[in-house]
Amino acid sequence: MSIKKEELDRWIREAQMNAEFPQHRAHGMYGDPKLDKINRDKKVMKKEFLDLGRQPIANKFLKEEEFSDEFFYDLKVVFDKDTKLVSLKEFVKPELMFNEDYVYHTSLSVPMVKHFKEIAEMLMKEFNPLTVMEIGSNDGVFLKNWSNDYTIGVEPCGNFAKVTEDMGYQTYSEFWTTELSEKIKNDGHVDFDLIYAANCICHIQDLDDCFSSVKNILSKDGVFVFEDPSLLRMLERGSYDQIYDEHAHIFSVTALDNILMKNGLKIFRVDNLSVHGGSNRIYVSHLPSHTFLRNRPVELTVRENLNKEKEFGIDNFKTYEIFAERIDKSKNDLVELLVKLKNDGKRIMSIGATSKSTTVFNYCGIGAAPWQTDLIEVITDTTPDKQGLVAPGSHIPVVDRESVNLNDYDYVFLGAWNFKEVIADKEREFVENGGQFITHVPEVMVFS
Ligand code: JHZ
Repeated sequence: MSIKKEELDRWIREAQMNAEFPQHRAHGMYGDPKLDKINRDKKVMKKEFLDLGRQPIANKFLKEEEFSDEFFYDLKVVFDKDTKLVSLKEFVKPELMFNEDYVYHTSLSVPMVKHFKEIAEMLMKEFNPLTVMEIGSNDGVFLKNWSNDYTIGVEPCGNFAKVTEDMGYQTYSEFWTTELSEKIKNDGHVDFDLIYAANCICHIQDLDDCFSSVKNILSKDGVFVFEDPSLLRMLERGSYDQIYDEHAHIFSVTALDNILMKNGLKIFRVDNLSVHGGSNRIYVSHLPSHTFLRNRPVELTVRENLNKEKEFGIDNFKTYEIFAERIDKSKNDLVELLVKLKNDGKRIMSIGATSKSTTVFNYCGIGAAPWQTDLIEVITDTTPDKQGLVAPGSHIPVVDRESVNLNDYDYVFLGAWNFKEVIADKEREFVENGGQFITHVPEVMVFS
């Protein structure tokens, strides 16, 4: 989807005005009546448990001349007592996050390329689909494992939709909605045997619309497979940085089971994955009914995951209050450690300009607070589109790894802690020369 610069600027202005002058919200929280309604409806059953402060768009890296227009919102998190879903209290207008300038290229992550090749091979072998659709196809890492004769993509970020179109895959550059599922049908596509989505469904704010539109276009025996960060793993590890604007929800199997069921779909398998700090892959089919007679047996993994979550207290608000206390401590510990090291004359940089580190740096005031501007001097990232810019909110410069001599630094903060082993392996020389890593997951610590 391509969005004109003037239109984006208008949304940012509207959103900023709405944030500053709540009395002007008559036209919707972010100038969008539909989104405003979703935000209003959500509040009925939802209870807030975490406030991660004023945050920018997590993946909007910027130039200095863009500072004055930078968009901020309040990142608060709520628990829905009814469905047990954990979501952001207020959603950010999707077009502010997912547009032509989106920088997260899945294909630049070598471990993820392998991950998507393996899952494509597994799905092909087990389900042998004749038609495939990916929602959130990014730059085609999953799509490229399938023939473009029978595979299509859906990708609202225009830059990536163009990449997969150029690879020969028809790509709808739009957000996934009921209207889009109707449009795809009207264009003559038959229902899909496999609908796949990775790190995308948790970005979709209106889940009822998302799942009912999947149901609308899933073939009778079709499977819908999606993977997203796991709420249980986040709670266990204290990895609060999974929470940022794009992650409208952090999914438990429990909440998904409730919401999918409401929309005529059922979970028949769950895989626990180590990627992205702990994710779940959810396998879904139609609920058996007159139209959809085939009943895929529900496998043991579903019950096991539901039990594990219940034991942890995922359906209990108290669990979230305890988590919030732990996060407050994590913030204090990290700031205390960095300030102490700095006062001792140590130099600290960071590897991985991640969405996650946007949450950490802004929540902890690193970079942004006047007395914390040089705690972390620089971030290196392998993504060319992030290099030469500064990180959202914190305004820490992002540069190519090759332009930094790690031996000039004493400590490396792991912005991409989910790739801890890969980074530690690449940076063996830094450790051999006495360098140390800092992470905040599962708690603030220094290691080498
Ligand atoms: P990584 C993104 O989150 C955004 P992020 C998105 N919303 C989502 O849901 C998740 O992914 C899944 C760099 N790097 O994967 C590359 C190095 O510089 O943790 C990446 O920019 N050196 C879609 O941004 C970043 O770190 C390295 O050696 O939190 C990793 O980003 C390695 C291994 C990575 O996702």
